[in-house]
Amino acid sequence: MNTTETNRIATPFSAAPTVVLTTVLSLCLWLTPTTLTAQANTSNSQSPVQASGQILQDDAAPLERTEWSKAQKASYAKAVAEMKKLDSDPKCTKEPPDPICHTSWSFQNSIHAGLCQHGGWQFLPWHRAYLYWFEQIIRDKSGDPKLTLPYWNYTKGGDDDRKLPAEFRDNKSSLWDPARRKAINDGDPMPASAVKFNVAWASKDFVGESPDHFGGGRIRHHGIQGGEKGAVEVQPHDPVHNAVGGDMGSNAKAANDAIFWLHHAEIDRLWYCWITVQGRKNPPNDVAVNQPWYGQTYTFYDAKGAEQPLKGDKVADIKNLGYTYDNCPPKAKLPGSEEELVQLAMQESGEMPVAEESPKTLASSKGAQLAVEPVRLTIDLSRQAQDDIEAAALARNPQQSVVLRFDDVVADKPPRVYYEVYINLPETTQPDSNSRYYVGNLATFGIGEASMEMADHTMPSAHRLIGLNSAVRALMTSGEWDRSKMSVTFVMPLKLDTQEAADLMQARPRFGTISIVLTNPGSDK
Ligand SMILES: [Cu+2]
Repeated sequence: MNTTETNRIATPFSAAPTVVLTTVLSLCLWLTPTTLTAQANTSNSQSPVQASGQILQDDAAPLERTEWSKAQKASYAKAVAEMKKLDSDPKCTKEPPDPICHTSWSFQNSIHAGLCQHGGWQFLPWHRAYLYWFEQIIRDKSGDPKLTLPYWNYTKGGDDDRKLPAEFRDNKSSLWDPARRKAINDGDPMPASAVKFNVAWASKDFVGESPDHFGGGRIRHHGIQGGEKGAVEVQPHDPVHNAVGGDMGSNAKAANDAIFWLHHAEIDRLWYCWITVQGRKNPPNDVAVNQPWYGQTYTFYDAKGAEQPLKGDKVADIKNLGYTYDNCPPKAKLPGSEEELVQLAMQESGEMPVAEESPKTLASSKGAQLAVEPVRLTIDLSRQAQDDIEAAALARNPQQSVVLRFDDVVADKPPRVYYEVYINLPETTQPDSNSRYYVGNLATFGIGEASMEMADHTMPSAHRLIGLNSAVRALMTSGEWDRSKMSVTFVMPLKLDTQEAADLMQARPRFGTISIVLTNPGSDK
């Protein structure tokens, strides 16, 4: 095994050398419901991917992933039932378990629980590779050679599109999960704010942090909570996890819910569509700069339970993986929007600049604890801060953003909710995520879980960013921009039952500092 190319973090319980396996286990085992003794078998694979990660099926027409309503529903439900059966199969309860147990429901979940590829540019490629092998497994288990992984098309726009599909709410189905938020299992739609993806859709390039970047920052360290989340991870990924709640509300259990896989297919589709419809680009395949992604090997298990490597540079384009999507959201075209300005700047410069500077803090205030009821706090603005915010918002410099930054975001356990964030919301006005006061969400997915980079499994704090440019402009236009202070209101939009509300109070989500920050402060020079 080529140890220089393989990222060990992507190999949970492989036939890796003992020393490596020990390292991974020490980081992840505490989260993991199932542990398989290493029994990888790479010799009898039926997979289209060779051990080198080369894809073989270049002539075959790609298989199309469709939204759930058009999906092979019975085949998916059958595959999930078969995977769940394996959990209690003697093959998998004996010691050591059979390699086929790598395809069991709980083992597939344990991969997600242990590997924690969130908060950085590995988020999208890692999950794409994870889904790719899961799709091979469900195709095999269903006995349906045409089965593809469906996506949950919650970004389509209607209230019904945000309801958990009926088959997942049927308590006799293999797709049922009793742990979900009751309102979701009762058929309530997720709030509209949970699925807003306009910020991600308009983001300019891949590598870097939300709101301006789609995919996430280069990984310096990663963990469940830390790192620089890209715009699509911030929204809709995290709030949808929080809105469904239950297993989906924590990294450790998310993949236990059969809707997890359809949720991530939707995120994967948005990535594909951001490139094909919005005309954006993945990072250049420059090994020197992008080695941590393209040069890395993601290792999962095929339909036989055999370990399979997949190279990052293959994962970047779904053509290499033999599937496609039947549909994409329409291209964003809003006159005078950030989107248009970005296009303009890209045309003028030929390409977006990559160099980024440290952000400049314009104003800040002590944080707050969030709860079930709305919480409001106020940030005082100095004269300098007022000038900087207004200049940046009005300058419409596409390389610069005024953002709200939350630092030391923590909780005592996963809060399983998200908050809508409003600025200068009048006290008598009902919060509405379609209003000009709404700026984005503060999701808690991953918060309150110990992070794998901390050897002692303590819970490091996280930071989160929300872009303010267009909201500040809109408030200046409507005459509601207050030069001396900015109020920030947090509204929890989910319907909680008594137990869920009590759990949230116990989780005590909170942040230490809130600031208004200017990204790329020197780029107007
Ligand atoms: Cu996820």
